[in-house]
Amino acid sequence: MKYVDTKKGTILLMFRPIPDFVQKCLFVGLILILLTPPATAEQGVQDLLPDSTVARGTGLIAEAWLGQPVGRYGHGVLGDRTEAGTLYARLANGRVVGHRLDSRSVFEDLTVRLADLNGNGQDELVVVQSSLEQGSALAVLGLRAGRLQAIARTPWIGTRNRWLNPAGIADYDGDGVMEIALVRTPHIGGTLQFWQLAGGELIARGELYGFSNHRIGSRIQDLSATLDWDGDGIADLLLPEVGRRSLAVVTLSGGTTRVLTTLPLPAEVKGPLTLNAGGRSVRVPLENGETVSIGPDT
Ligand SMILES: [Ca+2]
Ligand SMILES: [Ca+2]
Ligand SMILES: [Ca+2]
Repeated sequence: MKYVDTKKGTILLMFRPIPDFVQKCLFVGLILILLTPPATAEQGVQDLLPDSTVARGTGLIAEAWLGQPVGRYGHGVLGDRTEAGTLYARLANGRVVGHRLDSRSVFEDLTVRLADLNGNGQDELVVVQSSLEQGSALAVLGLRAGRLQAIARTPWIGTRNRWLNPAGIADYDGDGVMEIALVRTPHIGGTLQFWQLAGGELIARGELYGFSNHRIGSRIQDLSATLDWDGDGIADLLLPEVGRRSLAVVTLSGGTTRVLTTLPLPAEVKGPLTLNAGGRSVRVPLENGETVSIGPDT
């Protein structure tokens, strides 16, 4: 048996009966452990879904993101067939919490949206959840007793591989409570819907057919913008009509969904749409490489 001459001999001598190769592996492993910095209370973004975006908040939830990439759905409308199995949030105190789905659904989305939907001063988390059998729904999660919990969900669309894309979150009818706007099935003739969180449920507030805020296969989901187009003090929604060769301005003011105006475009909307400084106009990148600026005063 070989004698190991080392100043760390107390460790290696413990393994003298073990073959040389295993000894070396254990020694390298020990060095790696010693070189690894200790875990800190402040954890960063971990396990991020490829090509997804981290949302940032200013309340108890500092950051939120989608993670745990999974291949169990295979729909692929967001550019690949990898979706998220877990939603994570990093709290203001640095602690990371997660909400993991079971094998029957995925988060089919590229970002989490943070907004205070019930007016309690803390953000809820809004995300697209898709059932492997029944297609998508809009899900709202919240921080309850220090844990991320599912609060409410719209009904599933009802058919596998049918998706929806959120379009905006604002008080679109002027009642003082936020609504979530989304387009149901934006690839096959989409319906704009407004949903409000009330009494722990998502309640439908209005809908209108004829919109498309996503091109199948694209990673760009922001094909809409929220601004007060008609200056009545209530937020309006600008989004593409079916075919994405025109934009419509939609209002829910007074509780009735209606189109204020439509605007033809020289090419298909590519996105992402962004508000210009001052919030009175919107930058609209088009598929032909042009970018147009659109607003009530332009
Ligand atoms: Ca809230
Ligand atoms: Ca409202
Ligand atoms: Ca308005």
